[in-house]
Amino acid sequence: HSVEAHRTDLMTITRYVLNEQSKHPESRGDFTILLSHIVLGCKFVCSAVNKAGLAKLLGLAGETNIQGEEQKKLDVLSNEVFVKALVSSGRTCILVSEEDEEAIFVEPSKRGRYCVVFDPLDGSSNIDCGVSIGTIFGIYTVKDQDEPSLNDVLQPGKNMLAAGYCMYGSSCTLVLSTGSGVNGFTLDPSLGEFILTHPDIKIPKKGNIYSVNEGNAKNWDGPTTKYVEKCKFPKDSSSPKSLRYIGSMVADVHRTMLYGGIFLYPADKKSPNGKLRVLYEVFPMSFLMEQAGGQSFTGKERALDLDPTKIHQRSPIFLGSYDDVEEIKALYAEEN
Ligand code: AHM
Ligand code: MG
Repeated sequence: HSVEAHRTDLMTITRYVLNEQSKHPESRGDFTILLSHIVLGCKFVCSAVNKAGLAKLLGLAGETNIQGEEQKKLDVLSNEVFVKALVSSGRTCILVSEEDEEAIFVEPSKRGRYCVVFDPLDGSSNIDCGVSIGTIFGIYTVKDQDEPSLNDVLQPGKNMLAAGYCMYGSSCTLVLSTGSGVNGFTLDPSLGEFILTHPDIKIPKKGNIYSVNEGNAKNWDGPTTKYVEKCKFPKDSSSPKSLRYIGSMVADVHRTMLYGGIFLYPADKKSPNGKLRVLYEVFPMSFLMEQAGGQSFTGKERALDLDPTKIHQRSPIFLGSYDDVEEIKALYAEEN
């Protein structure tokens, strides 16, 4: 058979989600519609990110372009793209974005039953040097569509229905879990479709990479210090771990997911709650990690058990390969 015939049989993300939907006869296709709007947002941002290097020339960042319009910064633009895509799906109720101080309550005529928490462009300090950045999202269902409240999004991560991220890197990759495993899709730019390229992602049980901003070491607590020391100078016969730190959560977590190991953004004396945000960074990544067979820990508890009280709350986070997270859990248990 010809190559062309084969290519038409690709598993696109839409086909994948429709397949999943057909397993639930009661489903009305709302989730499929919501997801297709998220996918549209990702494609839009991917295309904008790819042109970021040309910003000076084309006037992307705060300059005027040929048409004389003010151009927006990429993170602001990405936020607008996702808010519009989500509201226009007609399937959302509450949106929480890293870029907006307040939650957005969708007007009743456009309301649906999903709440979406997201970071439209995470790692944006990396834009100017062409390093990978990404979008992170998590989805909850609202209790009462007619009376949405912040309590609908101030829920432990284990109540999420789905979570995912899209990495704008050397390729554009969307990783998604709807609660039954993790799948990765890569954007084929010639087709404009996300194709299933990484079915049923499982993180290696143990890894040999650790990923942390070691520049903060001076201010770390005991268990984190001990753990990183162990990575570098193992007391048993094992070899030291390699250090990889991009400083872009989506890229660091994506590598951890595929190659194994541990990613940590611990608490330190200056930031007692770490840096990363619970709702749209810690929860979605923890959801994906657990679905891939790994673990996620806050230093106190399973990350998905954390019950947030503020939409932009932060938490320390240790996530990755099952065995590696076990080690850090043991060190924190010793402490107490
Ligand atoms: P941002 O939301 O302001 O972009 O910050 C989040 C990013 C993450 O992508 C990354 O893991 C972390 O900040 C890196 O922080 P640091 O530069 O302190 O190591
Ligand atoms: Mg962020």
